[in-house]
Amino acid sequence: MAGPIVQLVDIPQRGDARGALSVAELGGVLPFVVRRVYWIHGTKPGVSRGFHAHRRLRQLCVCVAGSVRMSLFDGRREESVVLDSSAKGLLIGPGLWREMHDFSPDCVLMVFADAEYDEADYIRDREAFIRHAR
Ligand code: T46
Repeated sequence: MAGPIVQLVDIPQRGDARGALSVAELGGVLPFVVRRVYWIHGTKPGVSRGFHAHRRLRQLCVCVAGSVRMSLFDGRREESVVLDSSAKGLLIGPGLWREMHDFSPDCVLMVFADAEYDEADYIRDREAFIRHAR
């Protein structure tokens, strides 16, 4: 039986009386060396993003403010999860079609990636992705 598509990890919380502090480090919650970080914010109401897969890229997504629903599809099965806590990270490996829906107005989605931006790594056509996945 295939394993879960949604892979959530617990991000260590090191906050104290002063407030919150969350840690993502290699050997801890990060299973790869980070070569790029980007964050998605200010998403307009009703807008969805993503609609692509990656051939090789691995990423860890952390919703550090607000909430967003992430939908992952491996070519056969689809699973979705609401990210609404900086204490949870979503690991997304290669070969998964991802869509992002229901952004809250204050959503800040931080993404740690194991490679620099490379448009050639994207599969942006869903039918081409399904052929690739199979
Ligand atoms: C992903 C999901 C979760 C860059 O120039 N450098 C970058 O590092 C990124 C991520 C994007 N771009 C450019 C490419 C496009 O012209 O920024 C524009 C928007 O990118 P895109 O439409 O791919 O963004 P999303 O929100 O659909 O997807 C992003 C990431 O691209 C993708 O890797 O997994 O977030």
